[in-house]
Amino acid sequence: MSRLVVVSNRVAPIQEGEATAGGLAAGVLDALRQKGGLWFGWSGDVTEASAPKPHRTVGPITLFTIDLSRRDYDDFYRGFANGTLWPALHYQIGLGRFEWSEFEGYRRVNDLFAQALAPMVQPDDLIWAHDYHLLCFADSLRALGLTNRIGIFLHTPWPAPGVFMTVPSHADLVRSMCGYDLIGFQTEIDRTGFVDYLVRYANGERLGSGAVRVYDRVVKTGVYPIGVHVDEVRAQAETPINRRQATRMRAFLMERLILSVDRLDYSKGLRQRFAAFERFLADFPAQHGLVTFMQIAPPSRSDIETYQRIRRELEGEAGRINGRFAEVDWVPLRYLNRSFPRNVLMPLYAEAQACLVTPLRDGMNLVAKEYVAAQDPEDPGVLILSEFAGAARELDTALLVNPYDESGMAKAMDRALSMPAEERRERHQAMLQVMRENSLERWRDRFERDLRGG
Ligand code: GDG
Repeated sequence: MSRLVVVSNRVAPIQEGEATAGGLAAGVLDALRQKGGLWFGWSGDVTEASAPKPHRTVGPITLFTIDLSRRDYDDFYRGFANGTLWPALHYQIGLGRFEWSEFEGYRRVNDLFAQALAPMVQPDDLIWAHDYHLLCFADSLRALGLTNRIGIFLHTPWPAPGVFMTVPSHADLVRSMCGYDLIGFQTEIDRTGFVDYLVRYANGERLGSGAVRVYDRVVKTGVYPIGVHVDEVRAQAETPINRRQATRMRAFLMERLILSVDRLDYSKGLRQRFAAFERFLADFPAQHGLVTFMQIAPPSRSDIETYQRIRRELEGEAGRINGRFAEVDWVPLRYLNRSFPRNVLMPLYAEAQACLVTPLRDGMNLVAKEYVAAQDPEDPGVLILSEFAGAARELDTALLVNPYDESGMAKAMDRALSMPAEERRERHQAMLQVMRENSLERWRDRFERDLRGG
């Protein structure tokens, strides 16, 4: 069987025997561990000149990384990928910026990745790229003469054509994307957004089963909702030592805990969520002293201005809300601006009566799925989920909310905290069943099969 070559912006810093990480890393690591293969991407280091590092092997996996020069990092990573594409893909066009020089830098780094990887590729290797950093990567490989099967999975949403077209280089990008044989999306809404663009603005012709004839090629599209290892999450949530740790933590908390865990990113809707919690405190005074809202928000992309701004705003808001409502023996909002090890996080999920997952847009949102997986099925907590998270397409028995509706979210918090056990169990069971069907293994196997399938 052909070898798997995974390409992503970052290669997870894996070591033998390390606890499984979330998302992409967990999904592809399993596949690579089972069958062996190559994982290629940026090392995370910014150096004098962009250059490959020596290979490293961990069991059957070869890890191959490349450093980026300051200019490549600025144009590609801070600039076009995270300053332009990320906000546009999340419908946040007011937060985006655009410079042609940064787009050229993005293309340049996609070319650089292709030039570094190409000499290592064997003719029947299956190449699986991940995410919005690599939209032009297949095109770059094709320009070097590679005819392998190449696919990409987009972890982010894909917006409606009118939103995507606010990125001035949209036509070049989409033409390059059609160098892929298979383009995978989290939900049907995302896939439709992309195919609509091909048909309306690129003369694409729908061929059925997600295939489109466009730019003299046939590109296949598909929906592959990413999942989590349900049993592994539950086991981590229950491990006695972790459980003890969590209980110790709980001793410092009030009776009931509402939990949120997000990378500090404006797409996650943290500002709107803080406002909704404030509304909850104002509208439901009977809950005062009885509930704590804990927001864990590890900083991310902190050298980008929009990210620095949201961080400042949230710090101010957390202080203001606590200043308005706290009592000498009660602090309603705990804002933790740092990351925690997974073996602390999972038991904490299990302890929380409710989890607030309210992004303005999200490709999937694995926190929502991990929270459901971590619950005790006999006494589960309640998931409050944004209808704009990809996860809402599958977890439709969560309490679905509109993240722009403060009072709606406040009511959902009150409802979650007073929901009868039977209703909680029913909702939880339905979500768990969908998650078992759409497991992480299924996500990976279906994508690989379709990519291989031709
Ligand atoms: C992208 C898409 C899509 C969070 N804080 C800590 C921590 N985490 C872990 C969570 C979870 C992961 O990070 C976050 O995954 P999400 O899916 O919520 O969000 P993104 O990072 O934006 O991921 C998203 C995903 O790709 C997969 O396709 O679902 O839509 O945006 O696993 O548990 N982990 C640890 N400490 C923390 O403080 N250890």
